[in-house]
Amino acid sequence: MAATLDEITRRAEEDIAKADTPATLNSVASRYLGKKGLLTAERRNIGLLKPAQRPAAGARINQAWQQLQTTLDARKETLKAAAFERALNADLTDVTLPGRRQSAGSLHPITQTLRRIESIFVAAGYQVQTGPEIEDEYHNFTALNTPEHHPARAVHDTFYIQQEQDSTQPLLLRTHTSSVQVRTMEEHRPPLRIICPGKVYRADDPDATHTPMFHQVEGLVVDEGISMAHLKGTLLSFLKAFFGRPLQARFRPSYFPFTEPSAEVDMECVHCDAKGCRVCSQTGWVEVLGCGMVHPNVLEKSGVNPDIYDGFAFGFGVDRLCSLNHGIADSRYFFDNDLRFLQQFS
Ligand code: 2U9
Repeated sequence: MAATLDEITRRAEEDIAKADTPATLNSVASRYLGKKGLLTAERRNIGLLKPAQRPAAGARINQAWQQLQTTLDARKETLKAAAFERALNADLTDVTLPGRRQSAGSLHPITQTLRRIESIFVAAGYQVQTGPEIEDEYHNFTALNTPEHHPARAVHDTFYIQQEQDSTQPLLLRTHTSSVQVRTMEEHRPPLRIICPGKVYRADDPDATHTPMFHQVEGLVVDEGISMAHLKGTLLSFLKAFFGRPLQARFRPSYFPFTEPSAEVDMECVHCDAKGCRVCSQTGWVEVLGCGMVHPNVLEKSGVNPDIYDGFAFGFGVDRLCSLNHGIADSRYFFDNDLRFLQQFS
């Protein structure tokens, strides 16, 4: 019997070591220690022995039973730990990987430029006025001393809006934000200090410097004793604030129907420090804005007495200012919605 017991124990130990899942381990356990198990049968066979042999045989079987039970428990723990390890490896998280960024989006470069321009003028005491993009002919042209035969009124420059036959006057997409300044003068008595930012529309063929819609900021100051010197000081201060350093500027006589005298302003080319480059066509100067003293007819038409009040006005393209500031060669990029371009300004 001793030989049989040793043999059973040896095979059981082997089977336990080979069991590689909890299920096979369970079947090994019942093969040896279960109701019909081999060791259970040995225990039952004790009754067949002589009474004197029974205690020793019983003690050996108990010891073998205990040994197998201990080996089984240890194997069970090993399998459990291995299963846990496998589960961990299967669902491995590398905590050292960088997190996934949420893209926050950012303001369009034109919007950023508009906001900068607005904050410079607001700091100087100006109010920001906005108005309709669909305008009537009176506020866009007539009130601005633009004669009926002026080329700016021609169909090829202005987007007219189709209307009923019986409507009082033609409607159009505003060609400048001066119409908002007219509306402000009609509603408010001087002194006035306003800027009017917004979209304007002109029926130009698109090229590097023309898009059918672009952005303007126009300014208007109306008060007693306003002179060209105030205009010049204001514009030089603005250019210094916008470009971050004092810049050389020159005022060239020009003509606009709504200002008299009128001037166009060139500033030194910030791209080449006035040395001459493709941006300034090798001249060292770039045209940035137009300006002048408000024409007395314009003041009068909107109910401001030109014998008491004077005004200065100016206008510039925001897209152009943004292009000059960032060295952008073609303003059509602003409206292509290409993220590779726009993300440079985030
Ligand atoms: C009122 C009276 C006068 C606004 C002015 C300009 C000169 C001008 C252009 C610059 C580039 C428009 O964007 S652009 O194409 N503007 O040159 N604008 S004076 O004069 C006004 C405005 C309102 C009541």
